[in-house]
Amino acid sequence: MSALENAAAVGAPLRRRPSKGTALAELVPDIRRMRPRVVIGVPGDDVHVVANQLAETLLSAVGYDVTNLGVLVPCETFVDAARADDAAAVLLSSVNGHALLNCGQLPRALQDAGLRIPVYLGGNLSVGDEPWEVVEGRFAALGFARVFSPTVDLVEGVRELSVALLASAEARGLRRGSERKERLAAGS
Ligand code: B12
Repeated sequence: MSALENAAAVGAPLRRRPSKGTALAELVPDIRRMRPRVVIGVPGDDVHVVANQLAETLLSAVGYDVTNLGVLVPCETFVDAARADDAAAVLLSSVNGHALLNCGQLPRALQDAGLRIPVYLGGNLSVGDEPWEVVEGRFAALGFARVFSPTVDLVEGVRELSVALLASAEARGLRRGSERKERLAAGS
């Protein structure tokens, strides 16, 4: 169980059930209480560090426990860190256009390592002017939980992934709670 699921399973219910449009500021109390661990970094041959540093600052400020692997990070390093941290999510910034080469295999690598950890990806994800739907479809097919177009900034991206993480943590916590009740009722 990840730290986020654990918090939802054993802690109080969320102060506010997140919905699609919930603002990041409204999510902050629950994020701070659960303190989910996230692994972030810039994969492969990419040296663009600015968005990565901003992401660390923002995620830490709203309450995440952040492991920042920096730039030029190989896929295996993300897998190792996600396992070591029992991470709730991996968040990638890919800016030089080589995302497919640099991290396209990461969701699969995590899965092969037995880790069910969502991977979120933003930045400039391709070169040339491919329609966004084509780029998005490519990464969705590779198992990314969500890819953000270059027009989506970090605040919006962190807001969206926070809504998803809090909602799934609560759903799993509630499900585990009802399964436990059923087991108790059945006397096992
Ligand atoms: C600074 C810079 C460099 C510096 C990087 C220094 C460093 N260590 O960071 C240097 C000179 C080294 C460099 C090199 C290259 N660069 Co450069 N670089 C830039 C530049 C001018 C600024 C990037 C930046 O820091 N922006 C500030 C940050 C805050 O913005 P951002 O990175 O765009 O991130 C925002 C969003 O993308 C988004 N975002 C980013 N990550 C994530 C993650 C998530 C989860 C979410 C939700 C959102 C998100 O939110 C951020 C804030 O709004 C841009 C052009 C530009 N004006 O944007 C080109 C640019 C990124 N570079 C580019 C290229 C092509 C290169 C090179 C390949 C050039 C070359 N031929 O050598 C090399 C690649 C080197 C490598 N191995 O990676 C292209 C990328 C093209 C593409 N993919 O569409 C750009 C866009 C320039 C261009 N117009 O062609 N670059």
